[in-house]
Amino acid sequence: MLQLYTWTTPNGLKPLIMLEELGLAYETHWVHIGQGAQHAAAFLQVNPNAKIPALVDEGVRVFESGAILIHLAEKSGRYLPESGAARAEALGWLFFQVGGIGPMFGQLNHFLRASEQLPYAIERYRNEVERLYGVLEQRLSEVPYLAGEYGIADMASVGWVSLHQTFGIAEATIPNVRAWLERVGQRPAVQRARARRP
Ligand SMILES: N[C@@H](CCC(=O)N[C@@H](CS)C(=O)NCC(=O)O)C(=O)O
Repeated sequence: MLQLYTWTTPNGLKPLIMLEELGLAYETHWVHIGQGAQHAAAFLQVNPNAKIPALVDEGVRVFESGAILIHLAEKSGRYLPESGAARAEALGWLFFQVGGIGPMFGQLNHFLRASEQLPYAIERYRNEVERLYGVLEQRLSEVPYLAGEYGIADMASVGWVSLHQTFGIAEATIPNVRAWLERVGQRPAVQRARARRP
């Protein structure tokens, strides 16, 4: 059976959504990152970078959320076009999430919560987060889902993007992002994934 190592964070949500969408049997190992469980020797065998999520599929380890989503998409033949322009677009939006949204939103979240307030850092990451919301808003004014059809880029993005209030993004500036959040959030698999708890 698939072994998923995850936690209740936006990155941890991604493979939970995909596994629930696919209806695959999987066992969940909750890695309590607040208590440092990601540094345990056994977990480092699964992800040498000491971060969740990670997956083991019949002895094959897969770490990094984007790699996990691609692995499961290729295994199932679902949620990622097989070739051509549609696949290129889907991978573009997936990597936009893992290389852009994830790190930048994560940094803003960190500096907003830090005990020492660093205005320069907050301004730098807030500007970038606002810019990224602008890119999403433009894209989602053209298509219902990031890659056109619902797929792994949406699953990767919904966790962080739903935190727009935390980041102080004015709601009126992102009507299409909000409509997309509503569309994705209504999916039963997304609701099941969000309800998963240790
Ligand atoms: N690029 C990684 C990022 C994973 C990541 O940042 N995971 C966080 C939780 S959301 C984590 O494990 N943090 C624990 C730590 O940094 O010690 C991915 O997409 O899988």
